[in-house]
Amino acid sequence: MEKIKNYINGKLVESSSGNYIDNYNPASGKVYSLVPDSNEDDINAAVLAANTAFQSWSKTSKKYRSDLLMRLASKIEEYSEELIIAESRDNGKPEALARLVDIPRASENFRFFATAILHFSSELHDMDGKALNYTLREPIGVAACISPWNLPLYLLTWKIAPALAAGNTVVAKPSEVTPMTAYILSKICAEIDFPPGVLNIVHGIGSKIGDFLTGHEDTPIVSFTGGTQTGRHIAGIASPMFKKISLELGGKNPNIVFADANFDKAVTMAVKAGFSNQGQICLCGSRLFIQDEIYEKFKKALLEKVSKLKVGDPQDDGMDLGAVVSEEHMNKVLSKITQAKKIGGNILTGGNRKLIEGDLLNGYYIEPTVIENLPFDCEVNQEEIFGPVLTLIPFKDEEEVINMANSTKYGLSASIFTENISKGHRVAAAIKSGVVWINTWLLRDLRIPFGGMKQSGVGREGGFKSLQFFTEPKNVCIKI
Ligand code: TXE
Repeated sequence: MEKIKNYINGKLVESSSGNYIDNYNPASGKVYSLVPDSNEDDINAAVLAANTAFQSWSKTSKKYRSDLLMRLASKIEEYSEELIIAESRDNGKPEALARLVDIPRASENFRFFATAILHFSSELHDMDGKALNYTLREPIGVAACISPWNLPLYLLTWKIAPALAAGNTVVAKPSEVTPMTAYILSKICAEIDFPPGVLNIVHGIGSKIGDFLTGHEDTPIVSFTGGTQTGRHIAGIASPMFKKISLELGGKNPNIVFADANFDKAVTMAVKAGFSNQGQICLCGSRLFIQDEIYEKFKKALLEKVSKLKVGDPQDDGMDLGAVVSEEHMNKVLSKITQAKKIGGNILTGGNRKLIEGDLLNGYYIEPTVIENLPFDCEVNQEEIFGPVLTLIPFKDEEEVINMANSTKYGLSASIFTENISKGHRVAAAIKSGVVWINTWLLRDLRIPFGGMKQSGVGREGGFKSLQFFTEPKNVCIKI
């Protein structure tokens, strides 16, 4: 069975304990590789290597770093088929989705920040000719980059690319549930002789080694994407140490369809927003608000499409949904469906684990599920489920839907479907979330400020915002 290795100081190494944890293939429910069960010593070794490498890496030219990151991007493209297969096997997502989204985005992240750093500039404040202030933007040190399991390589590279481009070094901790593509990335780095210590990847259980990384005195920056609870815990450790922190957390995003929307487009998008990646995207539109006048017609059209979604073997290109990430997560999602039923939720379609005869019988498949008749303020409609579960909520008018949309503790993203442009702007202005789409969902420009309000996070990443986060401004004032 393949043993994944840590990547520390340019070398692929075992964890210092020599212990491993099982890595499951969600499609079959079988263990297929082993993940290093790292400990404090491994984190310390990685931080030491990164801190040492920072002395030289932070002084390299932008062009040098840019060229190296471009090389990494090209290598990801060269190894894309291996990465696609690995991402699907590790996470349960259809290979077709990894081919379309995850792996191209991983190389794109490197290309994007490799070029962005060449155009990054800072401010100058002129005091009417009496003095000049100019602001330097300096790399900070070792960035702790912690990423989740839903978009493993995509989100890992979204953090490490800007951190490295800006001149920091990195200790990354990928999710222990989906470590494989990070491991392949580390093998690629070793192959191209990436400078030792600049990027380090330590695998292991978040709750066991996370605190050593986020609380380490030599990791002044912490960038985290994952659950809100974990984000709160990390903030509790890093904030009193005055670290720079960026938290991209959960969402319970409203998808609002007005009666004047382009009907067919809105139905298609509602299905995509609800079920892409088995509903395991922080931006998924998991609460679908439909205006009264079109509620029944919309529901019928939606159910027709959902009933045609195919769930099964992620390697089969005909599948729309694969498996959810783990048995634990599957049980969590199913328990939310049970809870919905208990409080009077009407399951319109799905609602069960899906068993696939043959080799995949023990895989973690869930039928795409649509539920109605739940109060907008019940727990199921307030807490992130993070699975293929969509709830339908009718609404009367703008005022009512804005109140319901804003009622959760989250504020990550929202979609609004209307052909009335003024209404679109009005509702977008009233929605409390970091990202609002009008007549679309998940249309991403990597330059935009990306992040959440309320308990969906702290800070914004994307484009120059990422480069600002990963640098420290220093103002110099010259008296003329
Ligand atoms: O995430 P965790 P989990 C949500 C989703 C899911 C819930 C829990 O609702 O059901 O979170 O998922 C690392 N210090 N999202 O438990 O624990 C961990 O190893 C430092 C939404 O899998 O937040 C992994 O690398 N790191 C989300 C990463 O944190 C720690 C995507 C994320 O795992 C740590 C994923 C600690 N103390 C889950 N404990 C989104 N919105 O994108 C764990 N980790």
